[in-house]
Amino acid sequence: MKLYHSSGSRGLRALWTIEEMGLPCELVLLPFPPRHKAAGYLEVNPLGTVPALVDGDATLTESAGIAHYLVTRYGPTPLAVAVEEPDYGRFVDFLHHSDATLTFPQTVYIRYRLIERDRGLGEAGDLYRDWYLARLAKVEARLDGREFLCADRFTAADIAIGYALYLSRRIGLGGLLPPTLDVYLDRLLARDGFRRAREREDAGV
Ligand SMILES: N[C@@H](CCC(=O)N[C@@H](CS)C(=O)NCC(=O)O)C(=O)O
Repeated sequence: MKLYHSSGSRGLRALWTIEEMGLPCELVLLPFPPRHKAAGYLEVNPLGTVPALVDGDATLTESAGIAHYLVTRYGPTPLAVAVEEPDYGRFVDFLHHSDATLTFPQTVYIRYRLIERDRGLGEAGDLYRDWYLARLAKVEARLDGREFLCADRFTAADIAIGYALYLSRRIGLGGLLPPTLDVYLDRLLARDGFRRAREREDAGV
């Protein structure tokens, strides 16, 4: 398996899952944004986005999808919630929620408030930041009185949602997270699997 990733990007969902499971995987760290700085990568992923996981004939370019793929393809593992378990639907829902609802609006904020400031669209970025913060309500409600999102254990749904919250801290929104989510995120980031993933990002191997 080969994982194409840029440090700090959504590829961390994949790398974290790989480390939690102890799967062998070659890490290819790309400069950001690879679309402009690693032209050859377009042959792997025509979008030029990270991550991309190449596993035999399969190429996946959706970070939460990669986490889902790994825990089901290379299980059995407690990181997956099985179809027969009562929380299966919730598991799939939170995996998708992590990127479609929680990461996407943060990227609009990053682009228009933090990076492309000259375009004068900072206000749009701020609106998407507020939109993001309001949509944390679902995860916050679910974690009321619980340590993890699904099946009373740490799963790939926590990895996927955890990355979205981790991103908030990286872009200076950590102070706006509700206390329940702050504590939850600390719990996730204290895991050995996360620490190993971050060490691999730093080492580049
Ligand atoms: N929905 C995709 C989004 C992938 C994506 O947009 N990744 C960002 C980094 S977090 C990227 O590569 N941006 C650079 C670009 O758009 O050229 C996923 O979850 O993996």
